[in-house]
Amino acid sequence: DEKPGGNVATIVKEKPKAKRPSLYKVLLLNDDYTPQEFVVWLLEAVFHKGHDEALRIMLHVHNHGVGICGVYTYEVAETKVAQVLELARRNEHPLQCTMERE
Ligand code: TYC
Repeated sequence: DEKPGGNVATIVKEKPKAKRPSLYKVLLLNDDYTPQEFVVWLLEAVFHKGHDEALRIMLHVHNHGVGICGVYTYEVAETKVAQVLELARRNEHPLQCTMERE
């Protein structure tokens, strides 16, 4: 007497789970006051971008309002955001930075 959902053997998955960590985009926001050269320097210093790539990202943010600096695991992304905000604060720039799950 097999009714739906009854007496059906469960296949046990024995493969150990190796869950991939969620990834987070670190986003830079445009503003009217932070100098372009400071943003380029910060992209080189915090995100290890080469000068041309740093310039490209800065101009993208400047022209579109927001841009991706990199994609990282949660704790790395959190640390990058904190470093950006601290550098901006210390240099008295209003630069904003946030993270968003991919
Ligand atoms: N818009 C700024 C300016 O013209 C430059 C800038 C670029 C600021 C990117 C912030 O995330 C930013 N001085």
